[in-house]
Amino acid sequence: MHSKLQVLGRAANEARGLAMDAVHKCSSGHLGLPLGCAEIGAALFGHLLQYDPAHPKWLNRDRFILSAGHGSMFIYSWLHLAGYDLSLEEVSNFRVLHSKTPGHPEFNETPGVEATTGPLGQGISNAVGYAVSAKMAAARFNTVEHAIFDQHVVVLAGDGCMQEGVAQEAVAFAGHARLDNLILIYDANDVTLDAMACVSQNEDTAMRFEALKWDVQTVNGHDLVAFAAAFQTAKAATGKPQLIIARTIIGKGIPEVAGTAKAHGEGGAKFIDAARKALGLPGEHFYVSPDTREFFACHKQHLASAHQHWTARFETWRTANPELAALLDSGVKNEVPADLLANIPEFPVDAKIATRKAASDVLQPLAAAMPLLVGGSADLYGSTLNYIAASKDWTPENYGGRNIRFGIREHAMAGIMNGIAYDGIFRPSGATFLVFADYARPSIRIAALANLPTFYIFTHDSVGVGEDGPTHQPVETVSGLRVIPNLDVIRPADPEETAGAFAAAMQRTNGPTVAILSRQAVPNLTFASAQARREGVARGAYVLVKETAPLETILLASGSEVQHAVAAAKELGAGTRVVSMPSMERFERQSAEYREQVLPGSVRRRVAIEAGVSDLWHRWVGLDGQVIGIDRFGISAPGGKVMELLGMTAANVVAAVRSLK
Ligand SMILES: Cc1ncc(C[n+]2csc(CCOP(=O)(O)OP(=O)(O)O)c2C)c(N)n1
Repeated sequence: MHSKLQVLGRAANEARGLAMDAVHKCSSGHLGLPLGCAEIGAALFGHLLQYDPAHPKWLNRDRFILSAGHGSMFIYSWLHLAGYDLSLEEVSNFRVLHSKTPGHPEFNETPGVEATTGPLGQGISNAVGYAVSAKMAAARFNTVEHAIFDQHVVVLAGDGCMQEGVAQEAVAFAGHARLDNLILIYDANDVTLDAMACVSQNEDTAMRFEALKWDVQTVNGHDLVAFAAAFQTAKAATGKPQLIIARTIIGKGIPEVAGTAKAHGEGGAKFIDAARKALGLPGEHFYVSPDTREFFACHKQHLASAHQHWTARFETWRTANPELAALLDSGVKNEVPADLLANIPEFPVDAKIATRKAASDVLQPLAAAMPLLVGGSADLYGSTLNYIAASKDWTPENYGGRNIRFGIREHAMAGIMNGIAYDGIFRPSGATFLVFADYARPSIRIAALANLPTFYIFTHDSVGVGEDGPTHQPVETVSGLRVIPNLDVIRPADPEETAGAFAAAMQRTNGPTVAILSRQAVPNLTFASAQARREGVARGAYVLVKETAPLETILLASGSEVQHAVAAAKELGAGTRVVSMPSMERFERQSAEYREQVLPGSVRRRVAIEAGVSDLWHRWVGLDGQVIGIDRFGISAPGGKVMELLGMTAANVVAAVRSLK
């Protein structure tokens, strides 16, 4: 143990050296955390974590998430030293174009990086999601004979993450859910970016977490032995999530700035020559000693044999449980049944129901066809109607349940969904009122950035909400979501389009989808076959009502306003076409030929109607067209009345068309 301690201490200083050299070379980045947490890194990657650098996706690995993503050189150094496929050259190309070492950690860019982090607090919620996924996986796949899942989720976070609201929501959820497979290491260094942390916080973190039903330990984060002991205690504990408050000195190793806010960023870089010398590092930059190399090569072998041991257990489990194994494989490969729509019965032609209700009906056969689809609601199941009826609540007594009660924690819900999606076994969905999507937006943005197949079910989609008034009536929210790159927003018009929307969302595995659903009933739009409407949604827009004379006018609409476009078309005459456009993003991905077929460029008499801000629709109606939207906040009154008052009528569509040249 003595020599191991010495080697790890030395590796910690060499990791400090790598961070100094990388930050110095690119003249940007954050030195404080990699230096302050160097011993923690050595203990984790050299002794405590269960992982296999040769197989970064090993199913039973401990997941490590660097929530304090600004300290990215911490994870790059340790992944490199541990023997992941991350060369010294990549480390030295920190923040350089096309390197595997981007400014902040990005999922899919670097082997061993489990989450895209940088926006503080997100990583904590992702770790909670990973822990949820691990509990679910254990409940659904472990058998009495074989525990194939028993991994831990470890997250490193600083004051910034701990101050963020999303983290508070997530840790409260974790305490309530008794996620004892979760270890949060708090890099307590008393410093944030601008100043000493005491200028913006004076809470007692230990008491806060104890109140949230966590176990708490406090250790010196530079004491390898003490830290390792605390970590082992945390790993062995049951019943509660585990917080280790690791007291550290930010920027340790550069005395000119250590312990101060100047150490947080690259401020210490100008002192690195003396600092490297004092740490016993040679003149050669990006230096790793033969001893450290040898230690980690040996450790890698040791980890590989633990992995092999597990693989033997896993293979026995596979043989004994072929159906479970096939299900797990399908999850890991993110497979989706090709004929999903065939599972969803058509709605009666005279159905007149809210799309949230249609969605509830659609969800049940989908959930049957996709056993790894799980869902949740932010305390609004009674309204969002997305409860998977064939299952029960996900609780500590039933971690196999498929319905997660997130509580009134929209932001953490979305962050936890990301964690589940990163883990890659289950397909997470989550619901709330559309108007509260903004509470979840930072995590939705990261889902889009990280190509996660998360699915958001947002109901009560317009001023049609009615009596709850303008606070609850979204007007800008749908368009606000549409401008997030790589996010599909689908606002179906009727029950069949809702079926199409859900199937399309499930079939999309390289990015997130939002379904935008109405509170109020809408008619079944039988002007096109159920199949045409379902498939039309997948293409983003389609001709719902075809003109019966030479085409003169195109009406575009989405969701509950499509009915008004249809009614207006009847009045306007045979040369009018109605295009239902539930998803602008999906339509944009169609071939130019298909787009021209639906919206011929030569037809410029166009009017669009949607109960929301008008801006984005101008793109589709062009300079000669008109948009009937709602460019103001709503009104407290019955929904039908508000819709009418704010112009959402067929008569307005007719008038707009007649006003065109
Ligand atoms: C949501 C969010 N707000 C602000 C920032 C900018 N920022 C990056 S690090 C930081 C301070 C973090 O302090 P701490 O976690 O204590 O990190 P340390 O100084 O210990 O490295 C801030 C404000 C951010 N990355 N994310």
